[in-house]
Amino acid sequence: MLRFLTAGESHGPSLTAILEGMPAGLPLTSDDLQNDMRRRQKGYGSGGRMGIEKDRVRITGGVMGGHTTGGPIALHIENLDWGQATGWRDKDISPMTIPRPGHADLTGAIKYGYRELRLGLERASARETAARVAVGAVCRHLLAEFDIVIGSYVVSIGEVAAPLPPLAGDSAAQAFLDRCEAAEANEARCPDLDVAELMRQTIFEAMQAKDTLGGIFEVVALGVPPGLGSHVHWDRRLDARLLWAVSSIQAVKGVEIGPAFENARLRGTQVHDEIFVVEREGASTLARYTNRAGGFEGGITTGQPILVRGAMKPISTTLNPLRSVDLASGEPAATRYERSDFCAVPRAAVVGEAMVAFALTDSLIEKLGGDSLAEMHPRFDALRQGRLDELPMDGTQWRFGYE
Ligand code: EPS
Repeated sequence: MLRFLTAGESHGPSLTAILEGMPAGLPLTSDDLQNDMRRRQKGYGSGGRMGIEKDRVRITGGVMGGHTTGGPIALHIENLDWGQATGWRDKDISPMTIPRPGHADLTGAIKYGYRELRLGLERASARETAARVAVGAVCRHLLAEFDIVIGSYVVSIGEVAAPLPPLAGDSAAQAFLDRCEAAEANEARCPDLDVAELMRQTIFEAMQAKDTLGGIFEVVALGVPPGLGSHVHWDRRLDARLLWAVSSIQAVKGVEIGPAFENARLRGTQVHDEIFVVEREGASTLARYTNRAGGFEGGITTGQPILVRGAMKPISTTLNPLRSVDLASGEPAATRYERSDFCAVPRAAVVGEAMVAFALTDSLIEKLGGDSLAEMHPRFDALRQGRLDELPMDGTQWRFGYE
């Protein structure tokens, strides 16, 4: 239903994104997008580039008079590095012929037959995530119309992990919001302030050692109604779509829904979220007191917080060289350093939010029909919430068969 494209090179004049399939009638101005753009630029472990860029989005299509029209939304972000005095505009380039292990340098050159590696790295660069965050910010704005909120925090950097106990039940949403708010206030984006300081130190030590670090971030979506996604076909499973969306972020190599890898070590009775009936607002309602499923059963949202974790490998550009081959001479050669980040996990968490926002918006539009916001609202209000009286279970005998 919803799709987006981005275009642009890391050191070219600008990035462009086109988001197609957003309903009409959503109030939107470019100011609404700047907060996420600013958040993506903040985080300890960045290289020099973030001191140059001041990402701002200009909307150049699909929004008129402060509201979406239903047409494709065009988003434009300048790369300030291009135009600055020492910038990239018409710069003479020494050819780059030694591929950095871990990057798209070698695979891109093999695939496209480049005569030098920069042609691949310019597009493979995570600079592109600025455009994704702009797209995600538009999606977040639509989700907010339905009180769906997305946040994130860093769970671990290298060997330093925050002890974050599982949250579930009625108080979980507020506790997640508190976590996200605490994370927002420090440069490691970790909700545990003592661990955040340790993360800062470990990033500093990696930088001193001319090395890089990866880590794990968690994205949380709150207020998502039950019933998004479907079990009926592989590509309609929303958990699978979220896994795809988050694993598409540069350097993210693993994604899990809830504590999936930990669950794999436990027994079934320890893992599954048991179901209870409680009286809520005068109605018998189904409730869970744990959320080890991370918000999904059978590819369908349960109505519990959605939890998606992304594991990011250490940045592949390291100040200490790695062994490689000079493709021009065929001789062994050490990699040469290109300005880069040392640890991008705090910033990747914000990109993770954007990808989750996109996948959830897509699914919400699919569920509600998406020509205009005015059409979506009453349909959203009519969604089943998991009350007993919404389920037509009459307990009558029937015969299994097709005729
Ligand atoms: C990146 C390398 C660095 C990062 C860049 C991603 O850029 P440069 O080579 O210009 O120093 O700063 O990320 C961004 C520019 C950004 O906006 O996040 C890479 O190789 O992926």
